[in-house]
Amino acid sequence: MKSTLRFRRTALAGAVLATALGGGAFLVACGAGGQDGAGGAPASGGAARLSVADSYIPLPPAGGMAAGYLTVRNEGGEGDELLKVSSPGASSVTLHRSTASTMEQVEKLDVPAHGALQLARGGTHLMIMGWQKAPALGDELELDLTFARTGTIAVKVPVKELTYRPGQQ
Ligand SMILES: [Cu+2]
Repeated sequence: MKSTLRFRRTALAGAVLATALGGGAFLVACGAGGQDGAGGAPASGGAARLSVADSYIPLPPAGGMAAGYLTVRNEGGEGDELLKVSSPGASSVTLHRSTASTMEQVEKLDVPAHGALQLARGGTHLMIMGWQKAPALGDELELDLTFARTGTIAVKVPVKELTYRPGQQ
């Protein structure tokens, strides 16, 4: 048990560092202008057919980083990948995966054919930092999700109570 605890502490320190580095890298990429990629020829028939549902952001404690959750459904016969998320209302949105003791940034997330990518508490999620305006209950934040094949899908994501769970009234 002792060794477990020590590992946990080390992993946490690593996560803080990784988060700081990730944020910095994003800002640099942003300054260089990230409007390329993903475009080109539009996806053609039989490909991934994506829709986004159950999106929400639990209201973060004052001024802090927020998590974002949503489900990307794919009714198409081809898989896709979520490559990047950005927002006109926040300077940094990164893809994160929770592990047993910490969380880490990931480069991309699979959206399987005839399946779904689920970002949910305790699993993969979005980490949102650098809000232009402090979020409040009832606000909506636009998130622009960029997929390898489908291109960019913009969604308005509501800010909910900290304890909110979709499907629960
Ligand atoms: Cu995270």
